[in-house]
Amino acid sequence: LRFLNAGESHGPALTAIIEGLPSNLRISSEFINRELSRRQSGYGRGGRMKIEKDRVEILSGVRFGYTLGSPVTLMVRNKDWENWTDIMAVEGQPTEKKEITNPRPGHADLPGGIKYGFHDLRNVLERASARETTTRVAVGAVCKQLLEDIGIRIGSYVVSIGEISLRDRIKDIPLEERFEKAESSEVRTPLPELDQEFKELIDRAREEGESLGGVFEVFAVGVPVGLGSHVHWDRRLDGRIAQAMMSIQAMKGVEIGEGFSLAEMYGSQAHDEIFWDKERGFYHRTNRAGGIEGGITNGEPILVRVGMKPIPTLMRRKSLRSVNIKTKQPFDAAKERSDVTAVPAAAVVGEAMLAIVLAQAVLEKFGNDNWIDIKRRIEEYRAYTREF
Ligand code: EPS
Repeated sequence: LRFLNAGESHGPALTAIIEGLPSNLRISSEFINRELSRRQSGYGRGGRMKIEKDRVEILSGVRFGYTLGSPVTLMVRNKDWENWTDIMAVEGQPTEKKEITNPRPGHADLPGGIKYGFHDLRNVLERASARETTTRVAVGAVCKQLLEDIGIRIGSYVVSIGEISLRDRIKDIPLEERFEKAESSEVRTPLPELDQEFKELIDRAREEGESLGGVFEVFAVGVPVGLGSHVHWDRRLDGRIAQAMMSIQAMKGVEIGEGFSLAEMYGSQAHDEIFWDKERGFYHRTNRAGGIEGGITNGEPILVRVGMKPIPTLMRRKSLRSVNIKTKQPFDAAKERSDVTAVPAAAVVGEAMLAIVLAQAVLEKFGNDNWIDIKRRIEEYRAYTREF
């Protein structure tokens, strides 16, 4: 299973082609659209989200609601495109005065411009933009439908935004309950009763022209033992998940399970002891490993924690020093339209990335032609792991 996506932030549309999906898998556009709108929500988004109402169009690979085993093409149109037809035209000449020559600190603008030889930095930012995550979420929604059909459920929630962290306060809430509660929170935290505190923080940041980062967690439950492998570095599932998360725009840190805090423990405190009973087979009572040992799933929930830096686009009143690429004169990097924070949206993108990696790992292990056969094999395998 692999996918490619394409599209510029202010171009006509975003597209993705998924290759390697088995046949006979039920796909619903409504499910995909629900995921797309989850990504668009969250307090702290800017003006662009008022313009877009992301809806998927499935252009190939699905007939009467089921996959054909052929490539699936997904498309989401950019509503904002109609305001950019001149600036983003495929042919003709650019208007000189519309060139972007002020690189933002923390953004792909400058290294991307140097690397690709552009003196109009729009050529970089159009593709570097997190608008691209729209199709990742659409692809992830297809993968989620595959996973849900075999009892693997994925969820996420925000743990902190800026200086406010709920990490210690949510410890005793079970994973799936954290997720359920986050679904009704405007900032996607498991404690919606504290939304007001976060909203005030975000409002303050907006007034000051600031932006805010944060931390979210993504989990998967119902995962069978044995996805990923210890036998080669690029088949280790923890490594693949970390890469997938880190590839999301603005992510700067990834931990699996207890992550960095394991580094401070003795071995006897860190590892999850092994138990067995007739019903469940082997199991653990703790999950500090985050569901992965030796690069292989161990049957416990997969838990990933991801740290996002503040968005590099700052608004008028707060700016960072930078240098114009043409005049070489210093200027203050600031803009008018951006998000104050997108941590709640990033959590939804994290779910999609985890879904994609897990769907890949499932199909690697169980084959990828006909979903009906694959499902049967998975059921047999689950029985085998219980009896092992
Ligand atoms: C983004 C800048 C903003 C965000 C955008 C990501 O867009 P604009 O430049 O059009 O105001 O709203 O996010 C999305 C459009 C989205 O769908 O998430 C950036 O520069 O990364």
